[in-house]
Amino acid sequence: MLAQLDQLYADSLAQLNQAESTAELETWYKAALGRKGSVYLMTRQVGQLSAEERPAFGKRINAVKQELETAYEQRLAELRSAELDALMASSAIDVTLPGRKQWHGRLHPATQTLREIYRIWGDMGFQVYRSRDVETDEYNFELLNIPQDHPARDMWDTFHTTTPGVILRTHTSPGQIHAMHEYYPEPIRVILPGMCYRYEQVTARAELQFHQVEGLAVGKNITMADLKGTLTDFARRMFGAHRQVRFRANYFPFTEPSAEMDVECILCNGDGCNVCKYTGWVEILGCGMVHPTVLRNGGYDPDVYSGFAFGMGPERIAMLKYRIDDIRYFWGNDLRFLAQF
Ligand code: FA5
Repeated sequence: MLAQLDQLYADSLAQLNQAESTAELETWYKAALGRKGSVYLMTRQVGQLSAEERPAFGKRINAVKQELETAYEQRLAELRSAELDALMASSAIDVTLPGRKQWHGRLHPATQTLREIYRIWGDMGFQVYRSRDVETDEYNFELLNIPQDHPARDMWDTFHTTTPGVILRTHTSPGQIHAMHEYYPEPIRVILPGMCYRYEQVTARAELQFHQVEGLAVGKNITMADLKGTLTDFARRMFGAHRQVRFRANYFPFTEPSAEMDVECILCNGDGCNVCKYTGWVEILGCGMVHPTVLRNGGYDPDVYSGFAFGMGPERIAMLKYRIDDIRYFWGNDLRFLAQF
């Protein structure tokens, strides 16, 4: 039996060396070392041996298995390398050619600015609260103290849908009411980012669709001083620690008193240029103390609670930061513009 085993080993080794490809080698492996291969079948014959012969046979067959496995691994490595060489020679790969340029995607400048705004407000304890782009007239206007036929509606030229009373939001302010309904009676510190839509003349400074970031703080004893301090801090974190700001009285139906905040023009440092229309100041947001009617519509008692709100335009902020002179670049999908950010 040991002689038979030696013969099997010699034959298997000879066949292994005749394999000319990895496919032939796999066939050999199955036939010799596979689950029903010749070595396995030989192992089963151990039962025919006497108890004295078995240890020597067992030892030898294990050695045969081991040696054939090693020979197989060696031959496999040789054949693989030969096949790879043949493939390289047959396919015309010119390894000296320069590689293909990898194109990297990047964030849109509006997204970059939004993320910067979220970060700053996040550091000041404000959470992001999202609300819908398609709104009702009730939330976009009426609950914000702008009833039907109120002359202030002219400030927001509206896109109407075919469903009466359903419109595209003209500003992010309706989110104030949604947030108040959800948070009542807890204090609120949120920013409400989102796309707004206005049916207005497109110019270098005004688009049909643009982002706004609304802010809302509601609680007890919130004053105009909190509004001014918080917004001044935001402007300095956004535009630089020494940047001057100023507040001008203004009118919004949903805040009282209302104001607009200007930042010292960062292009001319306040000296006057065409971007700031030679005033030295650029308006970046509208703001005010939440009107008692709006607080009440949100469920908060204006005798107990007060709050401030603001709404800013990230594209206008990006224009100022990156010296972009026309808002139409933002949604023009011109890669020459987008690739600069
Ligand atoms: C508003 O929309 C008020 N809802 C803001 C507000 C919120 C005031 C809370 C008080 C309290 P206004 O129409 O001024 O206000 O728009 C606010 C900002 O949105 C502007 O300062 C500007 O940055 C941006 N914006 C307005 N219209 C356009 C437009 N057509 N294209 C690009 N940005 C615009």
